Amino acid sequence: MTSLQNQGAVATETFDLASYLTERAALVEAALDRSIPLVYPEKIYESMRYSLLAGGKRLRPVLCLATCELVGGTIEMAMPTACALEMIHTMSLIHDDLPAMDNDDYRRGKLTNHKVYGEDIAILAGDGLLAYAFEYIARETKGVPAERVLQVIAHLGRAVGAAGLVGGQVVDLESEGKSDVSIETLNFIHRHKTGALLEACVVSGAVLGGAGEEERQRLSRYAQNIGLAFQIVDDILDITATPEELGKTAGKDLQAQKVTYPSLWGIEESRRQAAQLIADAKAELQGYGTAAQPLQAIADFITARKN
Ligand code: GRG
Repeated sequence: MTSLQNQGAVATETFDLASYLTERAALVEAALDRSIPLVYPEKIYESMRYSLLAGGKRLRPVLCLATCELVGGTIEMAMPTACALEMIHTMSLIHDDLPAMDNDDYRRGKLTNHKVYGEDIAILAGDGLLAYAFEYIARETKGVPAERVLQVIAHLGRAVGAAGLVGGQVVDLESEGKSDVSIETLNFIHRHKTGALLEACVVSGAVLGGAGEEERQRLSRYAQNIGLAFQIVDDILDITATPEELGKTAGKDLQAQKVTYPSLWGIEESRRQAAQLIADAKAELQGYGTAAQPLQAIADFITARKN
């Protein structure tokens, strides 16, 4: 597992984020392991499991569980959705790494899916994970009114399709090699490509836990702010971190001639903008008291992380 847990100690003085993340990530890890059986035809299940269980910070499922608890729900209510969010995130990484997209050899410190199983199986593993994620929410969510489950499925479908991840990826591909990409276009790319799924993690946790409309909107704003900050930090790390820290090739953005936040603003201004977004995100949590400590600490972690 990459080191979300190891870095947690920097996040806050009053809340032990490291222990919290270790415990939550372990629950998620065990649930993910149980979620996909190794049955015939084994090759496709093996390939899906290879990437799903390859580590990663598990930030998305942890956010979903934490938000569900914040609004009064339980871990059990949100765990199937939390697993589904990681399945969708993983499939987006598998497809992003394909030669037709970013063409990467390493991810999460291991060879990418297509390097191990071939492009044909990697495409199908992504497809399999995407379809299974929705099946899994519908089939495995227990103790939650069906209306809430439907809302989660609809919200998530929108977040991953052309109105979300897919749309962001298309504009990203179109922008590659262009030097005149505006800040508006860059924001569009990352609000969709990275932000939409992080927002869906928080909102789905809120919906499952029974949050009202106004509360969902506040939590959605929290998530949109941490989502953009997450991407700004990702762009900075692509320049400043080593391949060992990242678990993948470093310096890819420069190599692919991508316009990034540091290329538009410089590293210092990018750090300042990310810090402001985190402050704005945390402001949305006012009124929850100590119950909001996990989401506050996760927000702080986003700017402090090293991978
Ligand atoms: C969703 C249908 C569908 C297709 C995929 C390829 C694609 C369309 C979208 C690209 C999405 C993408 C790869 C966005 C980047 C998001 C990002 C910053 C990933 C890194 O997340 P971390 O740091 O990774 O949380 P770990 O490995 O820790 O989980």
